[in-house]
Amino acid sequence: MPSSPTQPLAAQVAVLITVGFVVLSCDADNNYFRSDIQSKPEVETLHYVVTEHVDNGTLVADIMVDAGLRQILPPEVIDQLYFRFLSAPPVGAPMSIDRKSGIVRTAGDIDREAVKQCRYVDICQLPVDVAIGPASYFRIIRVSVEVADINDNRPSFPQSTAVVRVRESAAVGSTFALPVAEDADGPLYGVQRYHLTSCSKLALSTESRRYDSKLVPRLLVMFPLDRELETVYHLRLTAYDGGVPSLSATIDIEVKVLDSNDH
Ligand SMILES: [Ca+2]
Ligand SMILES: [Ca+2]
Ligand SMILES: [Ca+2]
Repeated sequence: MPSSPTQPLAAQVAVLITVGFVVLSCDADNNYFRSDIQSKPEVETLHYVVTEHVDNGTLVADIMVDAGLRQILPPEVIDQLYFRFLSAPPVGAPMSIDRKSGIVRTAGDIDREAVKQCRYVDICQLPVDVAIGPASYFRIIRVSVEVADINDNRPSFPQSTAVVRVRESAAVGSTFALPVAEDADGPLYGVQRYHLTSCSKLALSTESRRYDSKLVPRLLVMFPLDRELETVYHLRLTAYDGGVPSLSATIDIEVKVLDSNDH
């Protein structure tokens, strides 16, 4: 296990090994891995969690230890091993692996919002499989690194004011589009709710957008409008995200009541 209570950098990294069985056999040439690969190419998957924006160089994984290689291989074989990523970690999640020790560390700023694979998903798991050489001991260790979100982005509206036009003949129960706030964080720390200042005739209604499940606010007509009494309503819409405390953004909404005969 790479994390330890005595290592402050590792305190922000949790390690979860969910599948961890290794079946090895030794052939006449002492090729410990070959016979295993032939029968079980994916021996195990190591799972890790790293929180975005941890310090550069934070310990993520110790492949040598977590895969139990020292327990199953003699020292002279261990000395020959070297490690490399099968493919480069994705943009936004820079990591490096020490060729001899198999230790994986962050190699720059981990930014969940900059990782394409993290968009719109609750849990962002990145495959960073590791190949072990030389060829005579070749083996692939399946490695999955979850990038945990923090609430480092606040909601924002595309502008500070908006005008919504509603005909006075609008039926009770009809709804009208309101501006949608954006929040770059994942679903947990994205926009969770909206609030609209109270108004006798109009209220807030929210629905879930289909393709990304984001909340969409709409203006709901609660009672018949009468342009003779009120031609404009000044409201304020606030979007709150899921952080504790939550971050918010506001936009001023001007609702203009149009004459039903206007065209
Ligand atoms: Ca971020
Ligand atoms: Ca947020
Ligand atoms: Ca974030």
